[in-house]
Amino acid sequence: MKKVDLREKVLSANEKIAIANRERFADTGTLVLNLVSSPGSGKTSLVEETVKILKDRYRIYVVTGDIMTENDARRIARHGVEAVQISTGGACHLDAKMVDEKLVKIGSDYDLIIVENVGNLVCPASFDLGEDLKVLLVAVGEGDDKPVKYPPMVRASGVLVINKLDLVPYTDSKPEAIEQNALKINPDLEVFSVSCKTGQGLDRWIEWLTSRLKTKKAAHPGS
Ligand SMILES: Nc1nc2c(ncn2[C@@H]2O[C@H](COP(=O)(O)OP(=O)(O)O)[C@@H](O)[C@H]2O)c(=O)[nH]1
Ligand SMILES: [Mg+2]
Ligand SMILES: [Zn+2]
Repeated sequence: MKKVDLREKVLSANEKIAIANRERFADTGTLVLNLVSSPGSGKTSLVEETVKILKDRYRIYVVTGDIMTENDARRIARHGVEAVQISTGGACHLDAKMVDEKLVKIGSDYDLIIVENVGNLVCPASFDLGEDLKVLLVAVGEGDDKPVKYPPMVRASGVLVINKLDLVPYTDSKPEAIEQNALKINPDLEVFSVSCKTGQGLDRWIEWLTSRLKTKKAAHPGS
């Protein structure tokens, strides 16, 4: 009699690759973040500020996704961190296979892999890449109701970073409103308020990230 693997049947092709990616990252104790936001909220800026502070202490690899251009990878590589661009050629999200193809060449023996997704609050929510966490960025001034307009993304995320705090005096935007709107949908979110321009709030973000890096590594002492 032929055995039918039900689990096999219900998993999409993307989910299978995401699971394989996640297992590989677990083996190497690599923390993987998937950064998602609207275009222009500051994903590349947050990656730049983060790698500037952590690059001497951790092995970091950055994968950036965009429909066109290699600009973001270039911006990150100038800080002396390895960065590779995935130009999706039109696709509005990254999928697990695209990430896998980039990592096959380099292996995953890094402490931290940051994936900057394509700027889009819709479909990246439903494409697992094998990451530990989705980090959702919302910037001051892009509409405090952004989280309630895109609930699946808020639910799929583990962290909310409210960026561009320096713009508060010039807009009617209220970071507390962004936070409350997001927590209504996902009360488990870890929330950080920062300005990638002035550096405000980045210390708390870095402290949290460092602690996550330690926890992940501790769970995989072999690597
Ligand atoms: N005023 C201000 N501008 C920012 C901040 N973070 C990013 N930006 C600017 O916002 C624009 C988009 O940022 P970018 O990092 O490219 O966003 P991405 O499209 O999400 O990767 C750029 O002009 C950045 O310089 C911030 O904290 N404050
Ligand atoms: Mg970018
Ligand atoms: Zn898409």
